[in-house]
Amino acid sequence: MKALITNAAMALLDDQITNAAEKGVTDRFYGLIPSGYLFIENGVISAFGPMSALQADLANNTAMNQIDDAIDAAGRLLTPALIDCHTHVVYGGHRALEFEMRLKGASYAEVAKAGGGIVSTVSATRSQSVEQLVEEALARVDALIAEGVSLIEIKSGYGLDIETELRMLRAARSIEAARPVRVITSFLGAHAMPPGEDISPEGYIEKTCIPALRQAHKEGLVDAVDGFCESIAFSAEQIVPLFNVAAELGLPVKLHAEQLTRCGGSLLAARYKALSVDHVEYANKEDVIALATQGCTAVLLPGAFYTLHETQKPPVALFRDQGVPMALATDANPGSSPMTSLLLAMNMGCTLFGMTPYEALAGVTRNAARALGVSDTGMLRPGLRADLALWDVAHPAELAYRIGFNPLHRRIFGGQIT
Ligand code: DI6
Ligand code: FE
Repeated sequence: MKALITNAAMALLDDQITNAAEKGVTDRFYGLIPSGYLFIENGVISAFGPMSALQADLANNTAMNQIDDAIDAAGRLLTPALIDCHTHVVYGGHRALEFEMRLKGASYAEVAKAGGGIVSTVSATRSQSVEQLVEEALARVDALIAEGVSLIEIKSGYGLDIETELRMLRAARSIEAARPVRVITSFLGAHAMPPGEDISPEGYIEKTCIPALRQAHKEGLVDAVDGFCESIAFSAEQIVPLFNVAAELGLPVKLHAEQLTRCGGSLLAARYKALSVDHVEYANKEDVIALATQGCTAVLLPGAFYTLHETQKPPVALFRDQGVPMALATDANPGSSPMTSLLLAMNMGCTLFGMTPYEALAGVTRNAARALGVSDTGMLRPGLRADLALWDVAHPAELAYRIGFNPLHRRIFGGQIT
């Protein structure tokens, strides 16, 4: 299958492009080609350039002359498809009543201590079959796809027993068969303590989490290992044995760290060369330097910051200065971020955290891929998957600028228009 997209305003998001001038790139951040073409062969981007070079390129590249599909973008913006690199979209039930509690003044930590919070989602999730979990998750996945998302990370962590953690991961995996989207799974057994069990956090990690991880890994259900390092969850020391097993299994790690307090999660994650540390509102300079040194990506989650009425912002200027790549994600979950709009996360990343519209777009494309350890998507570059989004806007800054507006015209997934 060969497809040619013409007359597109293209944002390459490729920070390593070498022949920018020759390719007609006018803005080095977005990698903007005001009017360009892109050629897709067998689901992969095989060439691109300015429209002014199309005739010459057609003459030089015989492959480009037998085209099955021609798309005239008519000036629309073409970007890499979006990537939501931090979600908990597989879960049972909802937490609208807790939303009311918090509006009356209860804090997230107070709700958790009162037996609400994560634990209430655990009961609802344990009662559901794989099929029910998939069905409820698909409504959320569809909302993401409708905004041009082609790759979604999905975490376990609402089972807190071996059987349910595995069921959540099976549900996450089966989403790929149900929709034109790719899924990366993270094992988040260390999300909270299981309710009603007389066991220490260390005992839970040893007796439940690690066996669940080993079993899930054996079944091919795990792409990465995550944990919730927080005053109301697990300490950095308690996460260590889990990360050691991840290393033994050859699985990359990532961590919810420094969301509500500074707990040492960033330093731990850096020590294990984590793909990402997520939330990081309370990360300080020492943390940021450690992340920079180890090449970890910071995943910012403004939906949770907004929902929890937080005031401590992540250290965006420090990340920028130290060269820590920033990604943005929805954190779609029933408690702290009931949000399934990555475009809204982009807007919030700018308005609430002070990111630039360019950083927001790089945060849901190139840097989101990096946060997942995925190298075949997230930019427009020959050799990468043709996962693309075509938008009814003229300039990429419009994607972060608008609120509650979805300008997606078409999504292309592995070269297929969906
Ligand atoms: N951090 C979060 O914001 C979510 N999990 C986590 O580790 C909250 C999940 C929930 O409240 O259900
Ligand atoms: Fe999360």
